[in-house]
Amino acid sequence: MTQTQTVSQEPYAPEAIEAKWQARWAEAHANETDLDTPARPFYNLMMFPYPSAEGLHVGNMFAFTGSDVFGRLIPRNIENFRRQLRRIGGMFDWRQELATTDPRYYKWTQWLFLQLYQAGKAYKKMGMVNWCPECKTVLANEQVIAGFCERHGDTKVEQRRLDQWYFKITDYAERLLANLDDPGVMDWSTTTTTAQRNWIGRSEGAEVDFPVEGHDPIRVFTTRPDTIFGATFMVLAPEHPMVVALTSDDQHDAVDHYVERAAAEDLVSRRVGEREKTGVFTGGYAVNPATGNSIPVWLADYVLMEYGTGAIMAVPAHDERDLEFARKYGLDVVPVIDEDGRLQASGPFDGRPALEAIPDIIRWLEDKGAGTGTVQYRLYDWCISRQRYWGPPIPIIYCEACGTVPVPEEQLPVLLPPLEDFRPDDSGVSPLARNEEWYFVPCPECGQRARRETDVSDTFLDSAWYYLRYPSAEFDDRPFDPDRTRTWGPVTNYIGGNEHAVLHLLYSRFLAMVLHDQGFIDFEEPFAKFRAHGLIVKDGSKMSKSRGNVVIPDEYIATWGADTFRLYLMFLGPFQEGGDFRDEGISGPRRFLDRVWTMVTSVIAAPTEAGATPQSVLVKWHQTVRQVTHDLEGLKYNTAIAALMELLNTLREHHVAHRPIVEDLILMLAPFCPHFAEECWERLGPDTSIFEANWPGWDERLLVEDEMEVVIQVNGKTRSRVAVARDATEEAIMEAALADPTTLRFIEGKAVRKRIYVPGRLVNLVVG
Ligand code: ANZ
Ligand code: ZN
Ligand code: ZN
Repeated sequence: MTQTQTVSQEPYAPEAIEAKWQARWAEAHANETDLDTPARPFYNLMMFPYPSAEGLHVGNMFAFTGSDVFGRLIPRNIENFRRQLRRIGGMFDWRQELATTDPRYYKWTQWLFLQLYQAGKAYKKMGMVNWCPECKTVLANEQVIAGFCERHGDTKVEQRRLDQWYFKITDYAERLLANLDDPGVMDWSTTTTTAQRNWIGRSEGAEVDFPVEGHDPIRVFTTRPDTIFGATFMVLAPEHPMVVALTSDDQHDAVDHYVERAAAEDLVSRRVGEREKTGVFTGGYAVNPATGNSIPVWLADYVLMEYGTGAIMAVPAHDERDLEFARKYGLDVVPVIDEDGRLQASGPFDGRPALEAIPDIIRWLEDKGAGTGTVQYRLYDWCISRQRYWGPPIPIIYCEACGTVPVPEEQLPVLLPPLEDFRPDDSGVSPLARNEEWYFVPCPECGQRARRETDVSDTFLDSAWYYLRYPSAEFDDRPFDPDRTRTWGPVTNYIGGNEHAVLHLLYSRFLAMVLHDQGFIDFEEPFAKFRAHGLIVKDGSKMSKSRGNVVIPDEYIATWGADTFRLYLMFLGPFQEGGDFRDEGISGPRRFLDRVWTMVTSVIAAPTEAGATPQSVLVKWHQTVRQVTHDLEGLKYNTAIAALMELLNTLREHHVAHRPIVEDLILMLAPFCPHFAEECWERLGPDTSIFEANWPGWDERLLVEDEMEVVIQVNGKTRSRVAVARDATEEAIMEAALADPTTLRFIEGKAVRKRIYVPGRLVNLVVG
């Protein structure tokens, strides 16, 4: 015992301990998993970071640590990331590292393109696209934020007509939506599924034809066919193909001028539609098929060519935008729904509740041959062409004799050619076209001189399938090994930023469906569970280089140690919401570790004898194990840490150094502070790694007496029950009620107007 006692008098010295355990783990290959025959495959994935020379910032560290904590429950420019992630003791299997810019990787991104092309899911079309004059490339709609470039913030996005490659994600709209509603397939944060649902934007309605004398009818899409008797004019998108035919001679100049102006605007700000309405009369008329009235046809930029049919029937009495337009241009307004929601001035449908009458009105229009019921989506096909240098060249060759020819698989990868100047220019043509030696190739089919496609693919295509590559990263003859993919897929737990709620997460889901349908993988949803992590701010404001308040992890780790840094990150706020990084905040977690260290010392030197631990401390112990176990599963790291701190306080208050309790405390700290925990564990005696030890359990019988069950009602209806401590305060009970997942389902998106607590029995939440 003498030796232990001398050792245990040292203060906690993180630097030496962290170096020691990182070396040991590396030696023992502790982070390497058995890829082929794992006992319990658990694919824990963190969204990979966007390469940056400065390495990872504290936000990345926050996210990676949170993911690492979760993973521990179950036992190039990248050089810097690797070093940093090693330094925080992250349990990442480095053998499976990948970089999407490596030809070993992008060969398979090109292969993926070919699979889509062969399945008829990749096509090229001329279309209006978003163009960033700063990036000098096309942007997806998802990359345009309120009319501005996502990357350039204050650069206004323009519209251009270009020939581009698209993936047919719209074919999958219905499936992409359906799975969102199936918690058995996708256990995702509701904020994320809601964002996807809105992005896909399903609308039920009808397409209705409005006859035009001497021309084809104008077809509109409407979600409100019940208002058709109130359609007093029509509006076409300025790009609508019938504009020229409908325009009368005297309106010719005005129409031309308007169409030109609209072409210069970006698609996204037109979609937002909050600006003042503008428009122009074509001089032409159409017939409302319900009333038989002749109604004027206008053009306006609030109608988009890309949605529905590019034309609308305007019902100013019941549609805000149409009303604003009608008022500005003095057009008729005819109300067809009364205050009670019943139809009026609507012929055979008068008196019926408007919304209920929709199916009958659609049938009535169908019988007249004037329309059909349809479903529309907001989702557009995914434009994957980019006119920049960096990126996998799209593996297509154009031959005068054979047309569009896919590059044969055995010729992959199509390597990026060396270029002296690889900056994109304003031409809309990729810089790759400048290297003639690369640009001209023999046609794979006839051997004649042909040209390569010069666009590269969107980086979102790289990231849409990387999760398939990690488990198979060492193979060069296949993108992902079928057995490995069966063992590891789909990803068990995925953590990432909610800024990817639509782009990355939707594209990955779409590609998994295509690969599934082509027989390459046997699941169609790539991420069984997804949780969005929050964002970290510094002293209350957003971290940015210009503000100079970006937290560089390395300095803090050097001062405080990686374990304290990890603990602080996970403690500073709910993982899914983020928190405020304050320099003064880090000393608390460090003091806690110092105290745990002292407690471990006491257990070694003078443990409390069996039977001498008060009942209340035993109850606290079991409560803590139960709470921490549940909190970790729910990614509630901050409350788990708070519970561990409380347990330590209880031990200190009662002067208890009971060995089994302290061992459990160390076990529960291990995911947060792996080095610290290993060191304490070793000192406490066991000669195996703490990550091989069993997670602590609790005795439910010990806990029931101290608990009571409280019924939760929402608007007077019983919806759930929560177990709370018998002596819990009203505040704590309210908090438990509002955090209960079942309750949340009933109050989500609503304001809680009143909270009623009947002591010891129930909570009633009044929402509205
Ligand atoms: C008549 C009407 C009456 C409409 C009414 C709405 C309310 P969501 O729900 O987003 O699918 N619309 C159709 N195509 C359009 C386009 N290309 N550009 C702009 N607006 C378009 O919206 C469908 C409604 O948006 C359609 O139903 C149509 O206006 C308009 F009281 O038709 B509605
Ligand atoms: Zn840009
Ligand atoms: Zn050819």
